[in-house]
Amino acid sequence: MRLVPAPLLVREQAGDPFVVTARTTVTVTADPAQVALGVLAAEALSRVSGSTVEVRYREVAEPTQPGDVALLVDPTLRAEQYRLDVATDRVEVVAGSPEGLTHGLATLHQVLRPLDGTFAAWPVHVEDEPAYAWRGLSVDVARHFFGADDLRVVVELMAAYKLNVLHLHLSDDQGWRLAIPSRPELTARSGNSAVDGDPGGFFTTEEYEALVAYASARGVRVVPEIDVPGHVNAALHAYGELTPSGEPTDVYTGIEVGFSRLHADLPATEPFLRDVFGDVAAVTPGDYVHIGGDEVLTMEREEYARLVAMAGDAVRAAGKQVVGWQEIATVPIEPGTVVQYWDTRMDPAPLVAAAKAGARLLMSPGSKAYLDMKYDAQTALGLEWAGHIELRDAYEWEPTTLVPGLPEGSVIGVEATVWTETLRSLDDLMTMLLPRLAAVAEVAWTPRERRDWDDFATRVAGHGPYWDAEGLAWYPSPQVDWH
Ligand code: TNX
Repeated sequence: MRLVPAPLLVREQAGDPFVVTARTTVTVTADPAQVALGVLAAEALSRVSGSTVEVRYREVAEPTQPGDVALLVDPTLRAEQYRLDVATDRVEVVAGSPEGLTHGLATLHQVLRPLDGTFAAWPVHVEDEPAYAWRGLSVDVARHFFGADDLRVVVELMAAYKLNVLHLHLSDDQGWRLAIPSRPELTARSGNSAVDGDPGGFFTTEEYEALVAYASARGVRVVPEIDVPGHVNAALHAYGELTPSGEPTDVYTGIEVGFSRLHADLPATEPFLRDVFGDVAAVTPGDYVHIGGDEVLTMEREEYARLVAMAGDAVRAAGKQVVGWQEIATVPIEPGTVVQYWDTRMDPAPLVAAAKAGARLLMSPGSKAYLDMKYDAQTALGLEWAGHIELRDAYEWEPTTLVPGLPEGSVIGVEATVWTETLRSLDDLMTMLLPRLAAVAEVAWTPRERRDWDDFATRVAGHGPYWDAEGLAWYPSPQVDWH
């Protein structure tokens, strides 16, 4: 059985396979989250098997029956903990919450295979739970725009590998990608530009909320990022009041970083931050909003500190918790702030100090988890500043010891990123994500003791046909025998 990420415990059982037929029924209790999941599960089973699988309501105390794919919530389990039991006559997925059920269903999906014109799963008992609560993928929709159709494909892929946070980089020098009702010029003037003069685009409030709901139904939370105080040319192009001259800047379609900035002393700056983060928080059901904070190369530390504090205050005033890139650890931040490690070239001392002072760390090391890096010198797409990242590089690293001296328990998660300076289409994006996203997902889910490269390489080899069946582009890494 080729499960990725590797579960904590897998016990194969004797017996004939469970076969999906027109009599297979997904059963759920009346909890709306379970009903929604039941419908998705039935749709997925119908799609793979060609039989119409229906959903049936089941009393909480009612025993499961032959033919059932039963979804059960057991409050004695932790939220993301799940159990999957495939027997010859029924399937039971038990979890601590609907989120946990999405993981059990993802595992069920991986154990199903084609059999005699339908789909079947061999009897198995799985017990499982993630190592980290935050298992993310950050997608840069600012350099090139990826719309809701593309991101729904990304969400499906994330859910298949039990990733639960979609971090969207919604603004940068080249474009602004989310409508902000209090600041309409952001998308009106900066929504349609992109790198190289390629077509841009942006999310209306309604499109964005629909995407957030789509992700949520699949166990994926969206964390929006508005990058300040650098990476702001799109904002300066839309609102001249944010520049010292009062004049809007020109559109920027190159791929340099570090040149644009907000100004702490301009009277328009703080109201801008309040309005933008307030409106972003209003379309964010989750707890977190990302303020960026990276690569501000033209500012003294003191002004940078003031702007990071202003952005953080705006996020907290809107009722959300703050996430920022590694650089924010060089200035005072509130305890509990989530700091995202990325630049393996930078002195890690401020990060370690911030963690000791109560910051929570999200690990996105450029040399391992930056999936916009080329696989090797021959890769047509991607960048190389953090080196080449072959599949094995993306797999073989340990989040807690990568940076020496981190206090126990300070790492809350792992996040892959994909920046899109060179990526224009969903195929481009997928070619960089697959197979490496599966590797980072296993680093995020499976504890170190159970991770093994050779074993992973054997398991992931079974996923190529699944990606092909889904029509996803992928890179056939020579490190795996894809047969
Ligand atoms: C660094 S990662 C950046 C991005 C680039 C990326 C390209 C980070 C916080 N900043 O602006 O797109 O490298 O790999």
